[in-house]
Amino acid sequence: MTIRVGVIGTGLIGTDHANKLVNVINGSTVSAVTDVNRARAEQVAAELGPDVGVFDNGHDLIASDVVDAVLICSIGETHAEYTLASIAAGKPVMCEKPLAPTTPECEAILEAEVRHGKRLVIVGFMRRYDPGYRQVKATLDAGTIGAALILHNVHRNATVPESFTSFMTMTDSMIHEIDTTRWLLGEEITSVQVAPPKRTSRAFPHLQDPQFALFGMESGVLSTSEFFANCQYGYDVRCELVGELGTASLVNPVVASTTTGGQDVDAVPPDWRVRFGPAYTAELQAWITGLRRGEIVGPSAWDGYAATRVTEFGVQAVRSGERVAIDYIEKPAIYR
Ligand code: NAD
Ligand code: ISE
Repeated sequence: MTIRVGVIGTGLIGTDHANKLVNVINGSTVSAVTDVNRARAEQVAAELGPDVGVFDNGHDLIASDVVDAVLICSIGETHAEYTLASIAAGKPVMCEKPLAPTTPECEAILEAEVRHGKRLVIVGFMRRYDPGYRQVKATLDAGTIGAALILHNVHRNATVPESFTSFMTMTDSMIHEIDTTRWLLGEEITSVQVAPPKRTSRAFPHLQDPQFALFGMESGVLSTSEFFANCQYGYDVRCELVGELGTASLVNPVVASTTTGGQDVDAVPPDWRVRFGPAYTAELQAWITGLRRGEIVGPSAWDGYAATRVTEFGVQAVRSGERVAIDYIEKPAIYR
């Protein structure tokens, strides 16, 4: 059985995912695309193949008989509307991060999925599929480094557009560390504090860059998180988990290495598409393989809700500089 996916939003990541679903992933095709920028959707459809329909809007695409599953890659503000419509149509849906920018929207999605009676939604937290992060988690779970004490995260982008704000540090970028921290440690984040370091001269005046956050966990483990939006030199994601008996760390994948003039020089990936390319592929393949078996495989709507909840308190912490405590609604049974 081939899963026919409808893609909402044919920008950067929508185009990448659609290409993979057609050319790389086993068991899927793209039957429909839509974007408010219709010319862009038409161009992407033409590149994907002759049988890809271009729809006027996301709701028509979700309702269409040619769509078995929905992939939402439009801007975050549209995610709740399209995720709720997919649940109402009874169709599986993968929503890029964030599940939604606000917790009331995420709670509406949880309620709709609970009313539906079984899971339909997964969220695009692709780092859970990165081989390095998986190895760190396997090492912790095997007990090799003993109990976790501290998690250190670093997330650097070469540059960001001028529209990037100090709050997007939390809602757009650190949301990845928030998810990996919850997933690696297997517990919720219960507090956040933000301490802005000295600013780089290479950022726009409105942007606090870099940014530094401290997340407290239920068990007392602390997780540090540096986000540097304009580090200049490339895309760099690091993680070190400190345990009672040792540490487990990501080793950056070497994209290319040059030896000359008495030096070994390793290339740094330019952006997230290169660094996490294999993780995006693994994430999509796991989703499609699950759907072909009648299963929903991937981070849940609860994971999406919890991450957004932390970013909301994170934005408060950016404003106040104070340590902010985080609470959650009760986790519904289908997510336990
Ligand atoms: P983008 O700006 O390149 O693409 C977004 C697209 O959505 C645009 O083409 C825009 O025209 C379209 N759009 C806007 N409103 C729409 C609507 N109502 N209906 C249909 N289309 C609409 O942005 P992007 O970088 O591709 O990001 C898209 C989403 O993916 C964001 O939520 C972003 O956070 C997420 N993202 C995730 C990762 C990751 O690592 N998992 C990486 C990049 C982006
Ligand atoms: C972008 O939206 C992503 O999700 C990337 O993974 C992240 O590295 C980047 O900072 C975000 O802007």
